[in-house]
Order: sequence, then C-alpha cells, then structure tokens
Amino acid sequence: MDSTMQADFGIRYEPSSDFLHIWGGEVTNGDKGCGTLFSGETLYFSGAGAREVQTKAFNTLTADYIEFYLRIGGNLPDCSGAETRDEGILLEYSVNGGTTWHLIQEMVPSQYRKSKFVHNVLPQTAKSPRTKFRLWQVKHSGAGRDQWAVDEIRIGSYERMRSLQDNFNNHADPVKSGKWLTITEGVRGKYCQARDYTLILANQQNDKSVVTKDLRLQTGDVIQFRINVGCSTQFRLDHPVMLQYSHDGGQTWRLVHEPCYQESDCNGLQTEGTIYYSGPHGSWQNIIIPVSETIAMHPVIFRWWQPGGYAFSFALNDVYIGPPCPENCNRRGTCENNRCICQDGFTGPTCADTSVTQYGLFDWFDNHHDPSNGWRRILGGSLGLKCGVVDHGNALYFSEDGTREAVTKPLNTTFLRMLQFVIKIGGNDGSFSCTDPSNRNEGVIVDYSTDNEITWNVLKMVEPRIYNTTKEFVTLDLPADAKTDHTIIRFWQPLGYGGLGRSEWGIDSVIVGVNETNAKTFYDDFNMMMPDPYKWLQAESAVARSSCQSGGNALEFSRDTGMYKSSLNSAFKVIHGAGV
Ligand SMILES: [Ca+2]
Ligand SMILES: [Ca+2]
Ligand SMILES: [Ca+2]
Ligand SMILES: [Ca+2]
Repeated sequence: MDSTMQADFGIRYEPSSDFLHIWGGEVTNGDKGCGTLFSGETLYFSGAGAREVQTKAFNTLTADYIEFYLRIGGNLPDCSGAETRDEGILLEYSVNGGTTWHLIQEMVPSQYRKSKFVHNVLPQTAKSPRTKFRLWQVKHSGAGRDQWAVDEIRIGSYERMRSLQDNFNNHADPVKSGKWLTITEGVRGKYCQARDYTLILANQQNDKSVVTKDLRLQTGDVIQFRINVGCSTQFRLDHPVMLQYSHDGGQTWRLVHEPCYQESDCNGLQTEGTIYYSGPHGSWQNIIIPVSETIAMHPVIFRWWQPGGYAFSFALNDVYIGPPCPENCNRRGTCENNRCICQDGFTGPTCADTSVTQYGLFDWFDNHHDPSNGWRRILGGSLGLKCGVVDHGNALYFSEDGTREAVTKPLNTTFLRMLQFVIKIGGNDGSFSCTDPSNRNEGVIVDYSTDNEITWNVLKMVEPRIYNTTKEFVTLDLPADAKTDHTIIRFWQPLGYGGLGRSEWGIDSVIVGVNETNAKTFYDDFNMMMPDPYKWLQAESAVARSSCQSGGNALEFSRDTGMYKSSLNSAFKVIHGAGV
C-alpha cells in the first residue's frame, strides 16, 4: 500500500495509479479550462453531473499532510461562476472504504479565484492503514458552469532532513533523487557551458519553481548552490530568480534575505537580498548564505522561484543545505558529505587561496583608460568624465542599468591602515549630465569581505547629498578584522526598490594603503610607475596621485582648502606639517 502520492497530471502521469475515480473531470492542458495552476496540465471539472475525484486507499500512518493547488471559477471563458458558498469544494477522508466521510477543509469559491496552494496537516483520525481522500463540489449550475480545477495533489510526510545535497548528476528525472518536494518540469542537462549536469528550468508557460523537502536547520548552517539566470550578460530587472523559505509547508513564502538599504533598519546587513538577476547571475555563480536564527526556528522548506513564461529560464547546480563545510570551502568549491570539492586551481580541506595577494590598491583610473588590475570585477561602470572630474582626470563612473559595483581582488591589508577615495554622487554643471539623487537609497555602500564575498561588513555608507552634489573626500580607518591577506573591498549602489531611476556617481583616487608599521621610516623610491602602498604614508584628508605634469615621479596632495604640488621631500614635510 502506497503511503505517498504526487499527482502532477503531466503527460507522463497516469491518473489511475492514484485515483479510484474521476467524475465530471478530465486532464486538461494549462491553456484551457481554468489555466495553469502549478505547472503544465491540470485536472479540470466542468461536467454535467457529479464532480468528484477520489483517491485509492493510502497507508497514512506515517503521512503528515495532503496538499494541492485549487482554483474555482474566476472569469476565464471556461472557468467562471461558482457564485455561492455551496458551489465550493470539500476535502474529505474516509477510513472505512468510503462508507462514511469526514471533512478536512471546506474551500469557499470566493477565496480561490486564482490558483491557490492548500496545505493540510492530516488530523490524527485520518491516519490509518487504509485512508481514502476525495475532493468534490457540493453543487453546481450545470455543464460548463461553475468550473474548477486541481493540480499537484500530494500526500506526504515531513522528513525534517538535517541536510540536503544534490549535484543533479545521478538521476535523469531530478525529482527521483528524493530531495525535492516538487520541481516544475525540471530537466537535467548542461546549461550555459556547465561542465556537468545541472537542473534546468526552461520552456514553461507557468512560473518555475524548485521546492525542497522540509529541513530542520540550525543557526549557522548554510544554503549553498550554483545558479545561472538566463545565460546572459544583459541585466534584466524583471523575471529574476528568488530564493524563498516557508515555515507553513508552502502556503506563504518570504525571501531568505529581503533587499535592505540605507533607509531601513537592516541590522547592519546592507544587501540586495536573495534575488538573482540575469546579467550578474547570467554566468555561473557560487552562492553561500548562512542560515539565520529566524529561518532555523522552525522546520523549513525552500524554493527557487522565477515568475514568467517561456522567455525566461534558469538552472541550478551543486545544491547543499546543512551544516557548513570548513570555511564554507571559501566559496571556491562545493560541499559534499561535509567535505570540500574544490574548483580547479584550488586544493586543501578549505579550498584556500594560497596565491600571494597584492599589497593594497592604488587606482587613479587615469592609466590607459583601463582600471588597474586590482579589481576583480566592475559592473555597470567605466572610465570617463560623465560625472565630471571627481578628483583628477578620469574617474570610474557608474551610469548603466542594473548592478553597479566595483569589487577588488583579495588584497593584502595586514599592515595597512586606511581606505581613501574621492566620490561624487550626481551633479550637473551644464557640460555633462550626471543624474542627481532624489532619495537616500541612491547612496553608495562601501563594505569589505574577508571570506571571499560570503559575508560583508559595512565600512561606510556614502549618503547622497541631495542639495549639494559636490565631491566628497573619504578617509576610513580599516578596522582590525578587515586586516587580512585576502580582504576584498567593494563599492556598490543598491538597485533600489522597484527599479526606479538612480543617481549616477563616480569614484576616483582609490587608495587602500598607508603602512602602519613603517611610519617612522617612510620610504618609497618611486622607480615604479605606481607608488607602493605598502610603504605609503599619508595625511588624513590628503589624496595622493601620480601627476601627468610631473611625469609620474611626483606626488600631489590636494586638500579641500588648497593644493600642494611637491616632490617627495616636500610632500613628506607637508605630512609632518600636518602633525602626523
Ligand atoms: Ca500539473
Ligand atoms: Ca453557479
Ligand atoms: Ca552537477
Ligand atoms: Ca582620476
């Protein structure tokens, strides 16, 4: 006797395997009848007589729930009416072969005009070695009126899994791995230059979703996966993939992290949230999210959900949810059986990066019209003067749609003291057009990561100056825990809520430098094109840069109050004069 059931009514599904009879209903394509409820085909009722679907007997002694999607009427040509309560649907069970039936839930038509997920915990009295279920309509106004449909009927038990792991390599039908509650028509394949099998969600009229079975997690566990949205470098704000969780079996969903910026109370977590857009996520990205106390509080299911039809697709690979691997494999590997499987080029129990990182970073954005090679990625920005001169010559300015961020490579900041930069947010002067800010969320966030972009700590939120878009010189002390040999620094502007227009901005004269141990023996021979930030010393509010006029062998110190041009020796005096 079966104890679980999953009826998706798709072309490979045989209704007689689960149902004793279907009266007044038939399996219908999603563009007919009551439309798509969950995915693909539905079981649609419009007959003249009785309308009822009744299951075979199931052993429900270990079952916990019955769930399905339901729609009653709702203004489609072949799905309307059901005006009164007694034209609603009842879910009932019988433990004596159908002699007597007991109500689990009454579904009132007015609440099901659109497809709605219904999740019912089985009452104790419904748990027996032979329990049948039925859905039926008490009354209707005749053939072709007061229609309704169900889809994705499932009987199952909570599994409270301590971890979930799937690399999609082993099962031709991904649901057969036993890890997933449901996947809308997911197929296994190699999406977007993947080197091994992935789970592909594509070619579907309905919203796409991948839903895990339920997990019992602890704070500090991780959600890890690789994702590719749309296989495209083109940013699209619409039709992203959202990672959500549910504590009520899928009736209500929330983002694992909501977007949260300056304006809100974010508990120090400035984030775009668990929303993945084509563009930044149109190439394979490795995502690691620590599980919060809120999520671990109750048994939980997760889903990756992409609204939209045939034009949109995404794929997942190497999903792991559970206790963390050592150092989360530094986001350079996948976690399998609590061990790291490292990406090419990395080894060891934690996939640590053992290469030597550069000391600090200097970038004036003036060399060869390319940023220095200290940046890991720059999205939505390029060198130029669209926001005017920010400090000197070109700046790195950001005006493109979508993600705007500049992220350094891992830098050695162990003995470095500060981060300096000049920034300008908005500001038209007639000769150029640099969109002005209109609210606080259009500022620029500066944060750092010491774990290869798994977690971030805010250094500074540069607030937009709404009435005074002059440039701002920023000098920040690096906090002790930002001083490592693999610290990543990021400048980014939130996408904002709802994709409204944003201010444009530029940064210039970025310095991660100022050696703190050699302060007394400052020395730099200036044989290099760029000064060595490891040996650097600067006064607060002074910004160093190579000077075109001096052939690269001199330094300039500019201040809000004036301009000093000097050789190294006199620069040193300026610093002493400033009392350092
Ligand atoms: Ca279906
Ligand atoms: Ca009616
Ligand atoms: Ca795989
Ligand atoms: Ca510059």
